[in-house]
Amino acid sequence: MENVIAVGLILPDLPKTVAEEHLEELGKLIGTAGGTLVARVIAKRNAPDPATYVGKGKAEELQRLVQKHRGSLVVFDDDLSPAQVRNLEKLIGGKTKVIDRSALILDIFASRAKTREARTQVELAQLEYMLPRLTRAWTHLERQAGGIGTRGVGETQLELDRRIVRTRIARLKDELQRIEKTRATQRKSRGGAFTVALVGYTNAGKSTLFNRLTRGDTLAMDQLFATLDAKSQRIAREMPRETVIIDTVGFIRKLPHHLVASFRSTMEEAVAADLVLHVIDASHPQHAEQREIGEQVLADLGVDSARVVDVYNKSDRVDEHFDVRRRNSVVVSALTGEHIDRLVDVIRDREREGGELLHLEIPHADARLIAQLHERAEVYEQATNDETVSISAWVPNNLMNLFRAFVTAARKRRAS
Ligand SMILES: Nc1nc2c(ncn2[C@@H]2O[C@H](COP(=O)(O)OP(=O)(O)OP(=O)(O)O)[C@@H](O)[C@H]2O)c(=O)[nH]1
Ligand SMILES: [Mg+2]
Repeated sequence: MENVIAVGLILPDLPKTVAEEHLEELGKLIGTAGGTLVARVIAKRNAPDPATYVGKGKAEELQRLVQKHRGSLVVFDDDLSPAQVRNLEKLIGGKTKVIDRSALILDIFASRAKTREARTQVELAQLEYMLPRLTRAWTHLERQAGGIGTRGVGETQLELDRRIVRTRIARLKDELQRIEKTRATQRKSRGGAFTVALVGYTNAGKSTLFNRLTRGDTLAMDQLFATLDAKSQRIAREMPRETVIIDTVGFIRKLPHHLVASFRSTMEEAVAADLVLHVIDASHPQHAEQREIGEQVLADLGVDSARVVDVYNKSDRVDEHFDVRRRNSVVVSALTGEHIDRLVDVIRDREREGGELLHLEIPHADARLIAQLHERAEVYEQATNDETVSISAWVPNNLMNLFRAFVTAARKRRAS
C-alpha cells in the first residue's frame, strides 16, 4: 500500500464545499487505485500557480506532510503541466512521485481493463497522455550529465522514444479498428432486439441495476470504475419485444480526454440504443453536478434527449419525499428493487410506441411481403406450412397497414 496525499484548490469559481467534495472524490479514486489516503490539502488561490500549481509555500508544506506520513505519492486534482510536475517533485523531494488526476484515472483504467478491447483503448490513452510528457526523463538525465554532447545524445534518444511511442499508437489504433469491425458484425447477428443502455456517473448503480433487470452477475461495488467493458444481456422480464440491456463504463468529472477519445466508439455504440437510461445517484450530495456531466457526455455523443430517461437511483437512501419534478424520470432503488416495476413499465411503453408484435399467417404467394418483413421489421420466429408461412415479428407502425390483414385471430395480441 502506498501512502498518498491528495491536493486540491479552492478557486474564485470553485467554492470551498465543492472543492472539498471534489477532493473527497479524488480520495475515492486513490482508494480504488489501491492507495491509502493519509492527508488532504486544500489551497486557496485566485488561480493555479503556473510553476507549482499550489504555490511555493504550500508545496513546502506538502514536503513536511510527506515526511510526516511517509508519503510516496502526491496526487493533484487537476491536470499538471510537465514543468509543474518537475518543480513539485524537486520541491517535495525524496522519491515521492507527483501525478495528476488524469494519470491516476488512467492507472485505474489500466489495472481494471479485462477485455482485449478495453486494454487496447486504455493503452492508447496512456501513450497519448505520455507523449507530450516524454521530455521529462531526459531533462533529468541532462541535469545529471550536463554539458555539450550529452544534450545531443539526450535529444536523439528522446526522438527515438517518441518514434517508438508514435509507432505503437498507430498500431493500437489499427487494432481498435479491427476490433470495432468484429463488434459491428456481432451486433448485426444480435438481431433486432430493443436495446436499452445504462449510462451515468461512476458508482451511480448502473451495474446493480443491470443485475436487477437481467438477473446477471456483473461486478457491482462501491468503487469508482468497477465496470470498464460494455456488457449486454437479455432482460429477465416479460416484454413486448425481445429486450437487451447494456451496461457501460461510468463517467466522471474531468475524465481525461484521451480516455474519452479511446472509449468513444464503445460508448457511441452503446448509446445508439433505442432507449438510454441515465442513472443518477439521488443520494449523492453532488448529484445535480453529476447529472449535468452525464448530460454533457450524452450531448457530445450526439444522443437526442428524447431517447433518454433519467433514473434516480438509491431511493432507499433519500428522503421519501424526494421528488425530481423532471419530465421523463423515474425514482428507483436498484439495491432493494423498489419501483423497478415502474421502470420496466417505462421500457415497455417505449417499446410499444414504435410498433407492435404481430403473429402473422402469410400465403406463400405473397413472397414480396415476407421479404419486406425481413427487411424492415424484426422477425423473431418463422415456420413454413403447406400454404402459408407463420411469422412472429415486431412490425413498426408505418408498416402496420400492410400486415393487418394477415394477423392470426388465435394469437392476436394487441400490444396496448
Ligand atoms: N443504497 C443503495 N446502494 C446502491 C444502489 N444501487 C447501487 N448501490 C451501491 O452503489 C455502489 C456502486 O454500484 P455499481 O452498480 O457498481 O455502480 P456503477 O454505476 O456500475 O459504477 P461503475 O461501474 O464504477 O461506473 C455499490 O456499492 C452498490 O451496492 C441502491 O439503489 N441503493
Ligand atoms: Mg458498473
